[in-house]
Amino acid sequence: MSLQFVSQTDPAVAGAITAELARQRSSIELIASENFTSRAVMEAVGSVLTNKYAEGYPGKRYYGGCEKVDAVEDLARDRACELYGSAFANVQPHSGAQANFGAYTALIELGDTVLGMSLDQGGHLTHGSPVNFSGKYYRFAAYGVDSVTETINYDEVLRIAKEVRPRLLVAGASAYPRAIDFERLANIAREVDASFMVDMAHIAGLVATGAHQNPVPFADVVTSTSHKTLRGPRGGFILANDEELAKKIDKAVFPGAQGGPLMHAIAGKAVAFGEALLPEYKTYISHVVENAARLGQGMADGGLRLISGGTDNHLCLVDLTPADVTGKDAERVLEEVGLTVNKNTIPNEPRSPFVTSGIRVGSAAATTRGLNADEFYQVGELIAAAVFNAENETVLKDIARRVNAIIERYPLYPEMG
Ligand code: DSN
Repeated sequence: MSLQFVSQTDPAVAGAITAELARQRSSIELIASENFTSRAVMEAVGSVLTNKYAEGYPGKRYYGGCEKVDAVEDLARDRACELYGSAFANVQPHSGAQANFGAYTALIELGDTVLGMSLDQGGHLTHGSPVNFSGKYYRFAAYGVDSVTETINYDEVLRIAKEVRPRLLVAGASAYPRAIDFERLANIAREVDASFMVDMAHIAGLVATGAHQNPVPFADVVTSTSHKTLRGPRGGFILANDEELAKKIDKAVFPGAQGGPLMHAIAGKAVAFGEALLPEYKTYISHVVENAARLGQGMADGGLRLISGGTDNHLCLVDLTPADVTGKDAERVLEEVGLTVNKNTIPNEPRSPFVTSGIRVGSAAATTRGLNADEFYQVGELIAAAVFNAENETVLKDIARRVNAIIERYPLYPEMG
């Protein structure tokens, strides 16, 4: 990788970056929240925009010299609105957690009751976990998945909502392989007189292309990250349709929670939104969805159990109980053979979140790399073979060789040298 300047001034950092590129190249990336951005996104993020302070919003900044970055932020906001059909966008949140912080601040008061999906059933840390600001600042109640279908039981969500009377209903998940019916959840929120927020971070790319129902027409506020299926730079953004609410969101993000926006990251978001508006991106997402299904089929045919029996989106949640191995051990064994996944709790998890009985696997990054549906099926079979043979070095070596044969067909960032 050509690190012309940092390799001379700071070999320690340059060495770590080069080693990370080698790591990304030498394994099949299956972490469901990761992806490989385009070089265009990287160029924008690595640009001179990192030098600029621009507290405020386009046309209303606290610093001079903001005309050029105003144009960048306007591009990002306009493209986000076009992509998702929303009236307003705030592209300044540094992350998905910051986006959720901004949304909660705009929608509710400290101490209000909120209903969200619990982390151990597929939700997210910022949807009420007691170790997160969300669980500390608000009174969160939780819904999960049905113990039989392992999918959201909307009647049960309504029952809990009637019982706890939340001011806000939160939808969205980090480890939920099925489509979410946002319209139905919006109706539940309306029935109990709650606001409705959707965190679409994982499925943002699917929503952008129509591969998943768009929450924007149904939710008061939609939050997201830009770096998962959407394939942009690391960061967050918030969408809304109501002008007064949009003003509150802007205030909640700056000056409410953040100082200077990361204009280089906002430029990267603008580039990524632009890419996602292209027909090629729609084709990419259709492959992501097809590949996740084939990956799941390969694992199921190899003897593993898919939570909820399959997937509608970019990820599978896998119950490792048939292989009698923990998520922690599976993550380590799979890394040894060149398959990067993360351990994950499964519904009604008997083990601690540091050990778990499951893994989460996604197709977004490896689809960007170029793997096709048949190769995803093979990867699924290899995952199953590895976890069923976690103690068998001979089998693991053979799996590593087969993983490597797939990797070699798809050089990652070949122009980086
Ligand atoms: N850490 C992200 C994920 O892996 O889903 C969520 O923030």
